[in-house]
Amino acid sequence: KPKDIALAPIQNNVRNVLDLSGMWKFKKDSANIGEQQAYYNGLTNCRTISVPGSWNAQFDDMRDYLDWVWYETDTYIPSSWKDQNIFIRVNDATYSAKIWINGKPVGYHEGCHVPFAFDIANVIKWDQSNKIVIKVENQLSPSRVPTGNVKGGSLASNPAANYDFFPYSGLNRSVVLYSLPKTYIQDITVKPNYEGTTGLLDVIVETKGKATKATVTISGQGKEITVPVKIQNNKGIAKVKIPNVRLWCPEDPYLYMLSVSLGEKSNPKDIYSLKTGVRTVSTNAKQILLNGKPVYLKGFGRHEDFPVLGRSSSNSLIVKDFELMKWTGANSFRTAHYPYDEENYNLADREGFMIIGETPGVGLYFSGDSAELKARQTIMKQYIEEMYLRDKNHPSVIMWCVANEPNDKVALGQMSASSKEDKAKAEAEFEKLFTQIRSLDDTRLIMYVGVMMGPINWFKLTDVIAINRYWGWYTSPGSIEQGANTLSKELDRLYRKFKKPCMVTEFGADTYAGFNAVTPEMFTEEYQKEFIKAYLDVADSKDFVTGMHVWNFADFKTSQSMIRFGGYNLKGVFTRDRRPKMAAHYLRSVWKGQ
Ligand code: GCB
Repeated sequence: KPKDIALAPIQNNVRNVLDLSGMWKFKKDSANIGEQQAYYNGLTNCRTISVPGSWNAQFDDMRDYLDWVWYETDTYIPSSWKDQNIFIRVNDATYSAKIWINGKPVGYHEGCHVPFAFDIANVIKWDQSNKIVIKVENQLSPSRVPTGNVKGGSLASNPAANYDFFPYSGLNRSVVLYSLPKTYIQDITVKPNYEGTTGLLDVIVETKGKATKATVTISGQGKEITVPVKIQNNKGIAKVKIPNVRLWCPEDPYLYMLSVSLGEKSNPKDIYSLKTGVRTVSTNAKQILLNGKPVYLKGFGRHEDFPVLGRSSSNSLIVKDFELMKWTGANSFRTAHYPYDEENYNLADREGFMIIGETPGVGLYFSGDSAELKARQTIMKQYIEEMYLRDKNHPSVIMWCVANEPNDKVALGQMSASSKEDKAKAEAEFEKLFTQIRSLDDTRLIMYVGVMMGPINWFKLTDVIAINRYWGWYTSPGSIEQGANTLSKELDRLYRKFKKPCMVTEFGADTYAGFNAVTPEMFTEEYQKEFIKAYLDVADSKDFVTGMHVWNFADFKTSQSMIRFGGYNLKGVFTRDRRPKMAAHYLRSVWKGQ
């Protein structure tokens, strides 16, 4: 039931959280015999792994291993949780996970970088330790998203992912147990707006169990506004008016505290609080507008990637990355190519960063084997719902990105384009994702990121035209001037055709830190700097360009391939260990004027 992931577990008087982060038991099961041999009753002959963490980054002998593994931990559960709803929440199991508690199966989930939760109240043992066992694998397949092992896929790499970032696997994020009262708030959706100086919030409250009323309280600017809500059929809406509203924006990321209590306010059955901001996002023909005023997106496509941590994150790293982004003068980033650890969004809300929230839809194509396409569409539908549920209340998220570089053909290399009929079918399939996300959210912009030489027509679906471009790198290598020229002409063409604001969501050059040349040459710091400068100059000459995101914030690990020196994508303006290259200093000079 995806709805159960909507509200992040919190600790208060009526809710509890038990974080299971720590050292877990771990065992490889390459022959997939674990279920026959009842590994779910307990692992023997195992090693120790950190959860959260990626197994490929912790064990060198398992760097490229993507098949089955087993995790185990044991925990007491406080007896004060008795007679409550009890859930397990896994914040990221890449790619599939099956869970047993005390030897009993509790659930199965497919999909990476989105949380899932299962009700486990009836398998718990009180006053003794509980055994939690999770089986995970991350096999690459054309039926999965992101895609892998694609016949005729564009990237010849090992492992054979159909994208360049390394397929880090396992319990990349934390696993927690949490308790909720019998009658509880299952979901809260905040839809912000304003008129004149009055903030207008629609707060939609969804509940489980028997409740007839709730109270929504908004506090901020030293005031408290309370609105009673009638709950009917487990749903109610509060229309909140905030006089003299302080709007959320990067210069003043003001947050209000929203609190919902269920039942009598003096003796609530459940309470949930979250921070939220009031802001609107829209476009005119040339710009993105935040609260009706043009904003220019300066920033990066990022990745969750760090030595030893793999795809798992740490709060120190998140803080560090935000500090470095601020140092360059960036005001935004895209969660390329999957939803990130939730602390990124909390911090962005507080620090005033604007986020383009992206699904795990990368390496997608809308042609080929129809059973595989159907499977990809099913998981994409799930991703859109799960991402929306998890991230929808963050004012920092101003746009949803449905997919990165989706294509109507299998591979870039296959330029002999599919038939007209195939193209139309592919477009109709792709459009379904847009329809879904638009039906969920009418408070944000919706876009996707277009690939070089990809289908142009699909831009009619988007609010903002976003393109990833490497003219002067993958094409006309070594000629920045030619690359910038091509970009300039292409942007003009796109704007003429669609009359929508445009942004370049990726542009950059692989750069080996400390590699220099008097006359810029590919892979040197000078070339990266000049490449970025040329692209920014093109953008500056066009009033319909509404943002520029450099690829990438930092160098990151990839599968091995001919175009990835040392197994890294080196387009970071910071190295993988976060030291600035010349381009980072250059960006600071332009974006910050320092
Ligand atoms: C792209 C992809 C990104 C790659 C990048 C590159 O277009 O979206 O995932 O890392 O190109 O450097 O080739």
